[in-house]
Amino acid sequence: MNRISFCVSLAAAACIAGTAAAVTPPMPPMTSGSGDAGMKHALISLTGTTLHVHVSEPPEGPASPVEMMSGHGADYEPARFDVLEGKFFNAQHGWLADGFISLPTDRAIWIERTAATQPPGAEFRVYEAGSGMTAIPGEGMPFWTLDEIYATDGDSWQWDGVMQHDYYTGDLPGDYAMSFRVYVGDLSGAEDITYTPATATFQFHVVPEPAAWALAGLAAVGWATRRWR
Ligand SMILES: [Cu+2]
Repeated sequence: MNRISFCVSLAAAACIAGTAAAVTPPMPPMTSGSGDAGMKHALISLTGTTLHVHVSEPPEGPASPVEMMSGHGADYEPARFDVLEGKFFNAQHGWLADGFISLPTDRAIWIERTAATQPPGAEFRVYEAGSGMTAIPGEGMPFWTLDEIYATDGDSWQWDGVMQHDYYTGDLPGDYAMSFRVYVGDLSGAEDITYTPATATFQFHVVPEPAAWALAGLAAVGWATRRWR
């Protein structure tokens, strides 16, 4: 998506600041807004019939909360990555098997959103991605759907056991968190209560972009002044 319509309503300086050539979206480890790069894994293991999830912290991975990077002024290709443009986003969190997990063929691990918090008025969304392990058939950025998942509490997603990083997006500065229940179910998602589920919470933070926002604000004031005089 380009930004022509946005630029028309702003002064030239802001337009130049907001224009960018189309680029490939950053891979999940490189989506830190603070520079604290790397993958932050939620390690899933099964002991007997009990699931465990361990969200890695330093030195295993970046500290919580992770900082969302800015997609403002970005032009990402392929086009399905447009959902990141003009938003803040982060994909450092990833679901990863901690050791070998063995389940009957009619059982699967499901991840269900149980709660989410975000700044007042903000939109907090998740888009399905995957892993960068192109040596595995069906893995790698070309296969990431960017479909919205975990849209509301109770929405669940079937995990295939391969490392899974998704893009979490926000649109306002502040704190974001999403909580999940990881459970064993049948292939339609109905829970098998002979297994004990586990929980995990992913935390994010967004800081505004002072320079860019100030520039856009000044340009908008100038435009409004000219129009209404
Ligand atoms: Cu990973």
